[in-house]
Amino acid sequence: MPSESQSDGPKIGRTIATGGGASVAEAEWLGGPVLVLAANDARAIVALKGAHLLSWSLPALGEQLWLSAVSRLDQDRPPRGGIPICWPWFGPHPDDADQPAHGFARRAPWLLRAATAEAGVARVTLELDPDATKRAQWPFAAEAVLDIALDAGGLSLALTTRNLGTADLPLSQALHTYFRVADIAAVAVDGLDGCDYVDKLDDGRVKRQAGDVTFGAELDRIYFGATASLAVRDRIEGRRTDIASSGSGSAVVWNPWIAKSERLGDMGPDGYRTMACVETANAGPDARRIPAGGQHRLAVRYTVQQIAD
Ligand code: TA6
Repeated sequence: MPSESQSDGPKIGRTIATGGGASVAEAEWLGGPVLVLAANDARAIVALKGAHLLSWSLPALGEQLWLSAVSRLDQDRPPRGGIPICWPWFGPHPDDADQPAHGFARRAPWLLRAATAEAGVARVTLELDPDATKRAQWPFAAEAVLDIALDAGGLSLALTTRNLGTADLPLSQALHTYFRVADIAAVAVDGLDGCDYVDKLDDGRVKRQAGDVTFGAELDRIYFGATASLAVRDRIEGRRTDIASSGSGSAVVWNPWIAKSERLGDMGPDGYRTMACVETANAGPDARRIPAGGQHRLAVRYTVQQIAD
């Protein structure tokens, strides 16, 4: 259930691009600056802090992403929900426990580099503030650019990392998407049957998935191998969200369930019941090394179909 401030919606300001049934506008929401992308009757809201996509709604089908009722942009920790950007490492820092989980990019300012609206597509390009990598005392030089494109049929994101240094760049990352679902007990993730995964709740043991992924307790897995075409199937909503990725050989599936939700403290009451994370990633065995001067593009496109059960 969105909080009062969320149900107020963003306070729209200056339109910065418009045309062809699409637009991009500046706005304020949850205590910070955001951009509102519209394409026909689809809408997306992305915060400049963390390049954090907070909302994606479709006509008739409504809001597609889960965002906790306590999410704010004017507090230290990133909003719980939407699509946090985990970069330049996924999970805990490989060897420094003092570093923030999931990297520093989701806590840092991003700069708007371009905004276009034409032929039914609203598109923004955001760049991680170059000073952020220095402030993080990260011993590498890299550029991170996120492209977001919204059209009536779907939502696309592409995160491109360019190694500006002279040594190889170790990179693990994820588009950490929280999908809104009617009830986690009636949700399945299709496309992972036969796929190996790292079970983060069982000392990282590698196991093999049999059938669709369903949820009945805390689940935290890094699937690796054939993860380029997945789907979240919500039986109660009668909806299938297709997830088509590129530049990714791993997908993280997560639900904190009850005890972990209480430890996290910002899931809201029973929040775990109405969310499922399926994250397009380069994580676990799929972590990458980008050679000096090289680049890597992690991309995903979400489309939604109504389905009979
Ligand atoms: O992607 C799953 C995960 O790595 C879980 O282990 C849990 O930590 C989740 O991310 C959320 O992490 P956060 O740092 O946003 O609380």
